[in-house]
Amino acid sequence: MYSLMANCCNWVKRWREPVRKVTLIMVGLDNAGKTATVKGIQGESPEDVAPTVGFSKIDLKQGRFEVTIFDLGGGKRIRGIWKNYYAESYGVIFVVDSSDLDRMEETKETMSELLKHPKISGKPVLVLANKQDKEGALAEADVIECLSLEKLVNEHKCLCQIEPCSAIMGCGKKIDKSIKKGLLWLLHIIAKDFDALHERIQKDTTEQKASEEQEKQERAERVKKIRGERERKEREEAECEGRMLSDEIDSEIVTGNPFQPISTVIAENEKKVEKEKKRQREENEKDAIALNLKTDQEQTETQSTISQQSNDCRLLESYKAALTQRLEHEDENDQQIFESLDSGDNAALNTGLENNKKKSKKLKLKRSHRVEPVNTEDQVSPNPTPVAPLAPVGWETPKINRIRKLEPLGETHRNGV
Ligand code: G3D
Ligand code: MG
Repeated sequence: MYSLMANCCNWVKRWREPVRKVTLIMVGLDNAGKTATVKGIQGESPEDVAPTVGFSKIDLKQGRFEVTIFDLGGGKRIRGIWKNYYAESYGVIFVVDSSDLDRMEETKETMSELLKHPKISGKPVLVLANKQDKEGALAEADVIECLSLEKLVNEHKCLCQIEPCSAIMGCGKKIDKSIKKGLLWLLHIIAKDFDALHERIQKDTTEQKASEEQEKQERAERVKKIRGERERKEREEAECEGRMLSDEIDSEIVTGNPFQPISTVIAENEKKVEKEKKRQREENEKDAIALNLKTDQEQTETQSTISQQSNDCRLLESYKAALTQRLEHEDENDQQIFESLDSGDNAALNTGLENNKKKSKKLKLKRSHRVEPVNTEDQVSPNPTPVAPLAPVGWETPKINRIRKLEPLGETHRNGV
């Protein structure tokens, strides 16, 4: 009856307790298993974890506690950010990879650095000796020894509990019981001394906020100073460019007065346009002259060709006339020969034939006289080439005619013989 009443009193007491917000930090070397542990507590599979960049945060409710856990990255270069979370932290969860003997010394140094920090010293620390499932993992006692844990926690007056565990064994309700036990222990210690802790945390966070604010102001001052310096330099550069522009304007003033009436400016512009037009006209005229000269030359060439053609025509005409005359004489002579043949007068026949020969010689001379002037003209002609082929043609052609004409006569003569 007495114990029943005591339980009822405890229940009423807990029911009347306010909800406590507690912040924890989860630290340790990289690859120790921090994220896997956090995921397991949260109820997510701890196996598929990626390396933490910066930090991740989880919120969970445990009894009358609203717990926020900051899973901080454990890489050497990122460990510097840990101190930003020390002030608001009620307790620490330090995860150790029990199977990684090579990094035990580094782990020890990191833990020492952590515990001696003024904003951590005196706060409860839960050490999770993780990866116990792995072959060769150090047992609880070995980890305590390797890290000189007893010495460290005594030095920095930190209440400490160590739990050998395996973060990948389960999650949520099936999470490794050691992890659950360790977390409950931590919360219990915090709850036991909550007020004192809370007061300290309030004070530390206020200080930290003030220092952060001061740092922020200093940074803003530095930025302002840098910006002012940059703007001053830009202004100076702009002024330099401005001076160059004013120089250009000065040179403009030397060549022309900018304060002229608009009518003068228009008149000057018109003059410029006229000048340009004149220049273009002159250029066009020059082109036209060059074109005319070319046309004249072409015409001269055409005329010379025409005169050459007319010379050729004249030569042909004279040659025709000479040929006709000669044929007429030959006809007369032939007539004489026919007549003498008919009459049987051989003497007359011989005379006729001789006459024919003599006349042919005379005609040749005469023809050469008549042709010569034409040839002289051809020599004067600038292009004598077309005349040259006419001479052989002119002399060859009568021979052909003559043979034609004489052959029937020979045949007739032979027939007669
Ligand atoms: P960290 O957050 O401390 O850097 P992680 O470490 O949680 O990212 O885990 C690092 C690796 O250790 C992960 O493997 C993870 O699965 C593994 N690990 C975490 N806890 C345990 C454990 O208890 N036992 C075993 N065997 N492995 C564990 P990967 O291969 O993903 O790098
Ligand atoms: Mg991680």
